Amino acid sequence: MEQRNILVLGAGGQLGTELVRELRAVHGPGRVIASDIREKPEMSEGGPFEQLDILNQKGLGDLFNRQKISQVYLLAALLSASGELRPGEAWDLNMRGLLQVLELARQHHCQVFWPSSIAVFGHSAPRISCPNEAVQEPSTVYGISKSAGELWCRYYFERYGVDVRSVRYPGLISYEAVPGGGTTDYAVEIFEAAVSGRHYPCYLRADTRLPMMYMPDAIRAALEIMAAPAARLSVRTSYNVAAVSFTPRLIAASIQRHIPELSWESVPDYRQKIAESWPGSIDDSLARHDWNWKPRYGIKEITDDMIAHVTPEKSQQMMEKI
Ligand code: AKB
Repeated sequence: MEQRNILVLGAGGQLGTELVRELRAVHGPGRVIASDIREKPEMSEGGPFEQLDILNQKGLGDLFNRQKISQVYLLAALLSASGELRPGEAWDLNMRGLLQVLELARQHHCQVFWPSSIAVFGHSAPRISCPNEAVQEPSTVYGISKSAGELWCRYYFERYGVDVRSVRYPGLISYEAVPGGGTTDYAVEIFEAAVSGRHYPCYLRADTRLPMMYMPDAIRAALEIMAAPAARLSVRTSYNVAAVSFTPRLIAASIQRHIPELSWESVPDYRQKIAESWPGSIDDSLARHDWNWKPRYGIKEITDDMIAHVTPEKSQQMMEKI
């Protein structure tokens, strides 16, 4: 039987970098095509790489025609903080990118993974243990695009049978690639500052609680929902997935168990308002019930692993990319 390939769009970002590595380890390097708007030499060394802007409709169509694709992971997006600085661009990339991929997935019979976010929720949703079906009144362009995107995913599933699967990620913490343009990025930056001995001015208030997740859990969530039997999935918009929930004060204290000299202060900026519009914790019981989702990393495990991997050199390289 002919082997079909897996395509990761937006592969050079925080999630894509590690997802591509994992997919290549599971399926073999030749079967996983990484694609990003920027050239990524480290990715082309490990397997096929295509430099492509997903808004280039013809280029994207040609890629689907050239490669036999069975699964697409669409990760290219502008996140919440950058989206507020460039609203038109965020809407265009996040929505037009998704619609183009859904349409190609329909034509080529591909399964799709598309990440949504806790940003779909706004002030009217419960702040604690926000349920899967809570009212969505997002206050950011990013949140609006994710909320509308969830409905488009369900529409393509119900109308055309496209097998689209989605989870609502909280803030993602990792050391391989820097997050870019999110409101939750402080939770990575504070580790880099701690390890390199720099003072960290945190742009959120010390008591701002947000849901967070460590990258290995985030990768596993994507792979597990994609592998789940279709009949088990009762949600075709997106599933809440939770792991931990903490404030800047709590993560700083956790880091200070390893690096007591960490010096930081709270200097809130426009991102404070975004964070305050999101739930502080989410209820993921539907994901647990439907496809056995269970996180493995708590705040202690995240801190221990980040401290073991973020070196001053790595931190410097990452800061230069920000
Ligand atoms: C962001 O902060 O924009 C993202 C997210 C929560 O989706 N990390």
